[in-house]
Amino acid sequence: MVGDTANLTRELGLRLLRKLREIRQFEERIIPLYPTDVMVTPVHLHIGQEAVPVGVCDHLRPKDLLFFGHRTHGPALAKGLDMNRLMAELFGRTTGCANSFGGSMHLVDPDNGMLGSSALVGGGIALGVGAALAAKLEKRDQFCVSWFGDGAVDSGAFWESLNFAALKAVPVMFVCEDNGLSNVMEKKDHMFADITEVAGHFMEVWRADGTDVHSVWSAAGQALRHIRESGKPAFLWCRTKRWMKHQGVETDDLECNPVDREKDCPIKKLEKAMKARNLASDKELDEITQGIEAQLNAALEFAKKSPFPTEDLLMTEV
Ligand SMILES: Cc1ncc(C[n+]2csc(CCOP(=O)(O)OP(=O)(O)O)c2C)c(N)n1
Ligand SMILES: [Mg+2]
Repeated sequence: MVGDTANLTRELGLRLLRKLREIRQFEERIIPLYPTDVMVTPVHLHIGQEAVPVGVCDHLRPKDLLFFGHRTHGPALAKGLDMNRLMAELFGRTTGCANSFGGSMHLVDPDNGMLGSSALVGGGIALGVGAALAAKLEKRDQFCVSWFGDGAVDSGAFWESLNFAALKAVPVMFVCEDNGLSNVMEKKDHMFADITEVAGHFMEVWRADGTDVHSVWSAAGQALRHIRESGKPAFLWCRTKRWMKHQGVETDDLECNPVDREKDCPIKKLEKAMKARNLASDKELDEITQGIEAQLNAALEFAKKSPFPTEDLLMTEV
């Protein structure tokens, strides 16, 4: 497992913390709103798992492509989606990133390298491979990431994608965000093999603590360097913890998924590591939180004031 905060710098720590907090606070803000039906979409929350998108996406540039699934808010915000446009999309307004047609599971933001997310489990895996193959053939300087959960490794597309990427040396990064659950099913009940052992037959594998952003960041950096230097694919596995129910805004209560909100919290871990090294003061950390709260107030106002789609838009973008 990769992870050593000894070389954590102030600049990096603050940057990662800001993104972790953006995702956490965004989702905490929508929790009380969701039952009031102002949001016209189901949501799959990323709370507790923020270290994975933040640790990975910190290495990516807007032109790098990310293909992902139904648990979208974390990766989308980490990759650079504007909070206003995400909030508006959840509210079903035309100013949303998918013009109100997508909802939480179908975010799109081409300017930030997100050509679309898929509600089909495993639906984005092969797309990332295809994009990476195109980038290779056209000699484009561009990373392509196939992002999926442990449940998606059951899909045929997963195996085909690993095989093809290894066989043809496709420079794609597979990111498995393993929260040990596929909806309410434990991994041991749907997956026969060890994911990383299997992936290791096809390509180099990096293992990270998915509750620790610095661990994910270090592993992702190494995996991407490997891709750049070798031209081959890489597999990043991040074991993380789902705090919330699979879908909706309630806390998870599965016996097989015990969560310790102190020890399993990527934000608390990073803040502790930074304070222990005198990299940030309580005041600075509080300022980050307050700054994001102000951004969220603005995003909510933006969403509420934005128009709903009208009937004449029904047949556009189909
Ligand atoms: C092809 C397909 N099969 C089943 C579903 C229903 N489904 C939605 S999410 C989910 C669990 C996915 O688990 P995982 O990939 O581990 O992602 P997580 O929800 O844990 O982030 C399932 C089975 C679906 N959306 N698509
Ligand atoms: Mg899962």
